[in-house]
Amino acid sequence: MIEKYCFGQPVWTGAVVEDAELSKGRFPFGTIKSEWPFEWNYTLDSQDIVYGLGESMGGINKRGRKLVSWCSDESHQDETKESIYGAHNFLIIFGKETFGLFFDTPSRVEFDIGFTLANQLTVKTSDTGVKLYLITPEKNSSDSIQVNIVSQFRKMIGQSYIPPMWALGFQQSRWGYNCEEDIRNVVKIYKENKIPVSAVCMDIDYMTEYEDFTVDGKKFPNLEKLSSDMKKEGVHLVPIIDAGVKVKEGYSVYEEGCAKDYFCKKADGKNYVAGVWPGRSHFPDFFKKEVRQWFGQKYKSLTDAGIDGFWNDMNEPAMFYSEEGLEKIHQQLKDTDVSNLDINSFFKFAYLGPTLQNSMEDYQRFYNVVTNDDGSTKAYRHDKVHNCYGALMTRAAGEELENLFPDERKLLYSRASYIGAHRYGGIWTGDCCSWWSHLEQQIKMLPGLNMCGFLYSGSDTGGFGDNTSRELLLRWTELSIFTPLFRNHSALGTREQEYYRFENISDFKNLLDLRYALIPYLYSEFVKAAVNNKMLFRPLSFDFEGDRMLLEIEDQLMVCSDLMIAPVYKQNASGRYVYLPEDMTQVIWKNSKAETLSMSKGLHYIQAPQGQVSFFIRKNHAIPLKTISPDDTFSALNLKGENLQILGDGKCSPLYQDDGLTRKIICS
Ligand code: MIG
Repeated sequence: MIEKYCFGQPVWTGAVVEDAELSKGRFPFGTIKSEWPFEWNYTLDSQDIVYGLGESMGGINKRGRKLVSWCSDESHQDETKESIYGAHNFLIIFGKETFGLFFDTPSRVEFDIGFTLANQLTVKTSDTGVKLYLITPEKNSSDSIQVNIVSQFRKMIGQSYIPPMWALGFQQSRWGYNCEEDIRNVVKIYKENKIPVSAVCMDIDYMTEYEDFTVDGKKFPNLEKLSSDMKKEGVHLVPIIDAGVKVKEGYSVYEEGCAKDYFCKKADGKNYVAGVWPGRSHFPDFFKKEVRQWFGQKYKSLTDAGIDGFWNDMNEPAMFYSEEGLEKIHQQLKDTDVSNLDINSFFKFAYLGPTLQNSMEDYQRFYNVVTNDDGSTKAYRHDKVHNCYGALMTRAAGEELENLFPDERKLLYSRASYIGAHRYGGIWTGDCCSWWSHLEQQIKMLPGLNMCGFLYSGSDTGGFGDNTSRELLLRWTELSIFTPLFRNHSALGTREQEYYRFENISDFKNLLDLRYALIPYLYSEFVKAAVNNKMLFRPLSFDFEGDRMLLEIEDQLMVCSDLMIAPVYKQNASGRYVYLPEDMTQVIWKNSKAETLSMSKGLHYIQAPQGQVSFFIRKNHAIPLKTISPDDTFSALNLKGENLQILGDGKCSPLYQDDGLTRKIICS
């Protein structure tokens, strides 16, 4: 059952599609310390587990942390970070009392989950109102309590985005593919190595001076031809779109946006200016419906050239500096007496530069115009509604791509997000680094993302920042072959990490072959999970009741309806401990073929040399694998399920199949 409680004057977010009844009673759990600004306290039992919060740092159990929902351009995702790109205010308290909570507000929310005091959970929002949804488990559900709470929540926030089937193929990306030749080369070398690839992403380098919806004709003289040549190879091009619009006379997006008053404004009525990639930029006010329509229609300039996938970036929105901020720092620099800097004055001076980026002062300099549920329109200072900005950019693109192509799904994923955006696109988890700890972090983030509806998600395989190693890339790929969004992406200036840059490429081919063999199954499972509000990635405790040990396993996941994975995330490991919650079939995949082994419930040490990967099939379950001929080049591979090999000791559930593009889904 879901009940709604309102505190203060809530602001529209667009998260909920099937609203719940407003409860007349008092909120039954914990203490509402203050209604406005909102603060709620709850005393945790010593054994309680706190799940959720979507894209956020930390373990699957969020207890012991302070996390803050504040969409942040955070390229240093170290353990101490409280905020990254998403704001996903949904959590489940599981234990003595079990219930789910969704704090629906576009402003900053602080979750102190036993950080300040070990048994105190405190949730504070800033001074906008909040709608608080309480989700209690339904009786008679055949699912576990946790799965039941998630399904009720997901039904309320609406069906998750379903990408075209090709988007389950492998995507190669790098910030720095600078011209048409670079892209053709990537595809050519993959093909020579018989490694399948379904998409190549185009980062900011393809645009003219980083202007959205332009293509630099010197580097990409004929995008239409390039895109159609690539499609013949089975490869889709996926260009990036940034949130900021360059201020430049003669640039049509800028001129139209100014003429129609579509950009965010300051209190004095002037368009707000901040520096991003293109230099001085304006920011479309995506809170306005007409702005979403306008910006979303702009994607047509690229779909006209045969493009059918996009990624939206910098939409927290990220800002390098504002003019006011620059001015202030100039003054501070001038005012600093540098003749004898001591400990205090030196550090103040040295850190002046970094304070320019993504600063709270800047987020307080401009306004967004929001139409609330009662139809009234009001300008809110941006920091009060910050967390929905990126989500509404995704919505703009998602809605208009649907208007432009009512019969055909397009690929779309975004960096910043709020719950609600999961209906329009997927997300990638942003600028992680080529660190082993970040591989581990990605495993732990997946269930939270799925709880909040983001089924089409995944990480920059191999790590985005810093230099990857062959071993890290290989282990990361062993995880990513199970995530719907599977993309190898890296930052400008780091070690190149296309698979063919490394020795023993056959180890990578082995994994890619498994991914393509799994696609008919993954696609079917994806569609069913979206339609039925289920998760693709679950902690073991969502499927199995058990003792404390089972509840504490955070480095194994249940995947789809039939599988369990236990990724290797430690350097120099040749195996790892795996706990089987029931008898299972171990699948050992090597030389692009499957071997199976019956395993009994309990703890096992599993061999995991580089060059083979294991996963597990539940007792009395089975999955279909498409038979892969290792000589198939990717252009010959089709993603549909023919020549299926059945693995496992049960019966496969029927595969959902369609043309992989139609928007009409007929699936139960
Ligand atoms: O300030 O477009 O997260 O994937 O390669 C960096 C360049 C901007 C951040 C994205 C990353 C992308 C990069 N972008």
